[in-house]
Amino acid sequence: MKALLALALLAAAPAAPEQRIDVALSNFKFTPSTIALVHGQSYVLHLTSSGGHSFAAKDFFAAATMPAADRAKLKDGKIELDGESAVDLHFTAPRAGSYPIKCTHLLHASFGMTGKFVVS
Ligand SMILES: [Cu+2]
Repeated sequence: MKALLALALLAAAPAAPEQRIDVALSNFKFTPSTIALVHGQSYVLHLTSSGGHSFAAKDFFAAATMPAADRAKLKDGKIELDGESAVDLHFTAPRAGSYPIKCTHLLHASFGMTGKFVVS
């Protein structure tokens, strides 16, 4: 009886639904380049690339809460997208602030392939 009551309470707890964010990587930009987030909210970041690019946001990913399986997709705060590809990253937005994003491929950032997460 007590267990059933606990289950009922869990079921009634408001679950914050995960929000999806789509970001496209192309020559030489992130679309959108500014990603607005709310602290504590859960997201799935859906990245699609039309060519070879990377999505590097070291400070952001260091501060965000992520499932181990998704953190394992990162190397030094960066994920590589080779050719036409897509990847999902789940995370909970960290403390408020602005966190830079860039593509680390040679000259791509200087051509404008930069962006930022803005957490409020
Ligand atoms: Cu690039």
